[in-house]
Amino acid sequence: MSLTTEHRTKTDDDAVKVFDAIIIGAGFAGLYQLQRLRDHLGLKAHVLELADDVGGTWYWNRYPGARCDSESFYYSYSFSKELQEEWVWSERYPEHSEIRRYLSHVADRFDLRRDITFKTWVERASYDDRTDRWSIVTKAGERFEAQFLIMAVGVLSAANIPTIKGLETFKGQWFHTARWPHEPVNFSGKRVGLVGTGSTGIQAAPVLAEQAGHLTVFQRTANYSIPARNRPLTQQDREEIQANYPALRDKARSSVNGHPFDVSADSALGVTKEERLQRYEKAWEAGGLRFRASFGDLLHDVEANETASEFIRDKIRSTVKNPATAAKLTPTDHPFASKRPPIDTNYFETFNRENVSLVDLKASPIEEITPTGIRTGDCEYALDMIVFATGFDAMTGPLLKVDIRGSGGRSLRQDWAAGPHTYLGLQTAGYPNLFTLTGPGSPSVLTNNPVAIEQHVDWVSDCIQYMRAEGLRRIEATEDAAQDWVRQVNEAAAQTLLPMANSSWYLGANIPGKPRVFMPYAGGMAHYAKICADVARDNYRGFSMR
Ligand code: N01
Repeated sequence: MSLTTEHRTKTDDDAVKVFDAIIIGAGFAGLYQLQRLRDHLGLKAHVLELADDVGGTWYWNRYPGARCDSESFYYSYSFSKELQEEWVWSERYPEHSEIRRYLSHVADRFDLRRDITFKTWVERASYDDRTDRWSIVTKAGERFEAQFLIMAVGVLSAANIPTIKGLETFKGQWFHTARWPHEPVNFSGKRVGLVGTGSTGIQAAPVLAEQAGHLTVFQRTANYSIPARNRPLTQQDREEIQANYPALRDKARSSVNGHPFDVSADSALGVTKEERLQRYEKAWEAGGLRFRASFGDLLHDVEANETASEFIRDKIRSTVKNPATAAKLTPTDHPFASKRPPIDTNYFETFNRENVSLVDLKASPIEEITPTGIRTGDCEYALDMIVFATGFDAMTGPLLKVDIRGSGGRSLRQDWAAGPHTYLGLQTAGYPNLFTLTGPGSPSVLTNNPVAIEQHVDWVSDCIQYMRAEGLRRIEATEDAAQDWVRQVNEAAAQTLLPMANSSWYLGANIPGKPRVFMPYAGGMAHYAKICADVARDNYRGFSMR
């Protein structure tokens, strides 16, 4: 595996660099946070970023087929009308490179790069109770100090590279999709193994199949997937989007998932079978995540969900020509959308190609990687290249990569050993002046992320502005408020089918040894934003400030 970005290894300057706020991460969240604090509040704010450019998760995820599965015109910032008007999206779902161009444009347009230090890996951050300030130390030994530390490290940014016996002996090339090289990778004529069939593997498989000599897909859990129906945006689309932008943005903000479309209020069981099928068919043809919105109870009622799950299973069986392959590809062990649903372009069709085969790891797990391929319980598959689309140590992973020490030297790694517990996903008791953007306990990954990001950045910025106006130095979530919030997060999840997927990364179940805790807040984006606004209006109820 090759990494394009090496972090700096030499100390450039031994002096402590002092700021009002340090932000870690230069993706969607970090860039907007910098713009708000610097340009609106006049703070001395600075971003530290591992990569050598902006982009966050989109800097790293350059694998074949990588594109967003929210639609471009609303997977974008809403904070600047001018930015919204000038940027022209080319496709319904933007490719990774287009999102990077967009974020690069944002960085230039708002002159953000001058306050970002790239190629910098933050190793440790510790809070000093005497000064009410954070000390931050990088791998290169650079030292920073700030009153506020804002973690904009992303939720799906810590790559899960599985520890499989023998990987180091493999003589071919191997890659993880979330650490993709910047140089083109040539798959032509090669025997390629793809491990993982989540959103990433499902996007990558059809593109790899077109290039590879032979593609072997190693599947552990069969997945539901909806056609994306990607297409170029026309001039007419763009004019309609621009004319409707204010309403679109309002709708996204007042929705359950941050998407600008309605979730039907109807029950899937309250209509005739014919009407139900017609609706699913229409949503299938339209493509994308709004299939999930066909009925209001798909995520709440097992029987209602089963109608959607069975509709998709029928689609798989009618698409995949080989019945044995179709059976392996048909998910039966979890309800549709209890894991994050992928959307695809010709995923199931790919298994009709002569040069593609499927290996069912449930029937015969991977035993080891050999110098020449992957060996499962029943056979060895000869491979020239392996692509791991094995996902992420989601939500907590990126936060805990930094050794964070709070009040009295307490360790976040230890405090979260049994799972994260935050107040509103924004703060953790014992860690004053530390904010986690889209952190565990917030709607975050259950939403169209830019909506969740803007809500968090605005809330944090308003909070800091309030503290400055009131002459306050320290804000900390109380233990009681955090405990009560964890209870609410669990209750919200229990009202859905989301905890039913055994291998879901929402639960941390994809990472061996990770505590099994449902991490995001499933009570809905709009409801959550209202709670946050009420907390602020109520003099920051649940936080102690001084
Ligand atoms: O990761 P995943 P992902 N041996 O965890 C398998 C977002 N995203 O990168 O299900 C063998 O979903 C694992 O099997 P199982 C989106 O939110 C967004 O695909 O654990 N297999 C699974 O099949 C998404 O949900 C876009 O049994 C192993 C796969 O690897 C999230 O990122 C695009 C294994 C991992 O699936 C994560 O998606 C792509 C092992 N040791 C992703 N370990 C957008 O367009 C894991 N697996 C915005």
